[in-house]
Amino acid sequence: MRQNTNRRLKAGLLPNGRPALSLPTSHHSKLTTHHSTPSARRGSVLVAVLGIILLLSYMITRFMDEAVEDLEYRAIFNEPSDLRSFSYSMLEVALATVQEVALIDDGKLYAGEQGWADPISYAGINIPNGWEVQIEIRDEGGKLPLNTMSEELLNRLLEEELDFDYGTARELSSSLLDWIDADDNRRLNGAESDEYLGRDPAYRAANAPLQTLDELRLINIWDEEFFDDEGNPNELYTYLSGMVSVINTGGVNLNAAPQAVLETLALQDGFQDDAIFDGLEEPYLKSLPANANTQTSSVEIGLLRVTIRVQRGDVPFIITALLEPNLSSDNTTSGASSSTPGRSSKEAAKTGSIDEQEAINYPFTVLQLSEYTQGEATTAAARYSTLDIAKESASF
Ligand SMILES: [Ca+2]
Repeated sequence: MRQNTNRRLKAGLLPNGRPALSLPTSHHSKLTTHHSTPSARRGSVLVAVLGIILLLSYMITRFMDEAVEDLEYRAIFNEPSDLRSFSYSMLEVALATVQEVALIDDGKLYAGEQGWADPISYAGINIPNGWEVQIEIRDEGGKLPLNTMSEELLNRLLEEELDFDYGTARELSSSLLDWIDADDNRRLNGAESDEYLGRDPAYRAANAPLQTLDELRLINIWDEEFFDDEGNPNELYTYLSGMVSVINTGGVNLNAAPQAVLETLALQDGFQDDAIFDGLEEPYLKSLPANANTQTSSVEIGLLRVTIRVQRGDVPFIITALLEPNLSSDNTTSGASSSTPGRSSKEAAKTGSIDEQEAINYPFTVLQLSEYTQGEATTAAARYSTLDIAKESASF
């Protein structure tokens, strides 16, 4: 077939049998034929070249995109150790700043306005050229402790802030408390393993504190109220996550509490949540409002989350640490000599044993430490809005 076509072309015929070039029938048409053919060819060559250029540039762009992605991916694993050690140095700088500033206030930590919120400026750290360093120190104690709060306070939160009716609020609180408590005795409106073993797939109640807030999706009634049909968190869950924490187990620092948390506590204790930040010497509380319950409320930081983000080029290196400050002046005076750098009593190399760690008398207990992850989203403390309103009204 191909040979046949070739032969026909040689003979000046197209495969369909027509002549490849129409024979000139007049002088006029001869001229037209001679002029149009080379320019049409040049045009089609140009289009072809442009097409090739377009194709090449597309391929090069794709190749570069893939190469960059590949490099970024490799960079995560081949991160130079200096970036990592620099990040940990920055964590030390942040903690040293917090401790030094807090010691001015007798080791008490209230809020960032004490002067420790910006450790890089405070410590005068020189950032290497082309590097970007961010340090965020956040109070994790501003939310209600979901694992340890009283049933009464939980019901109040569910009814007053989340608008559940009396019955649903009790079902929710009983189911959660059954999930957390160690026994398998079902409360009146609760649920224990016998309920969950009947599900597909079957599972048992944790009978232990929640590890993450996400665990609520496994609990009776919570799975319906805070998650959609596909098990994804709904808007109410987002609202709840701004008010409760599974990490905090102590009192709520009123200085970091969002409005809804402040309202719930104020309702419980009978103090005026909208007036507690009025007329203060500093923009934060140093003592509790008169009626506030000392078990559920506090004005000091019990949990700190420090996030260090060091970036060189496109790839960031992130470490985040959850810490419990132990800055009380007793601690620091008794351990002053051993905690001062460079004044070790023994010259022997340290191996990091428990005894040696305790001897350092580190002013923070590290509860969690991870690389590449950040904490959950934060909710703005209520006092900021109060302060903004105060500022605005003062300017009028
Ligand atoms: Ca239980």
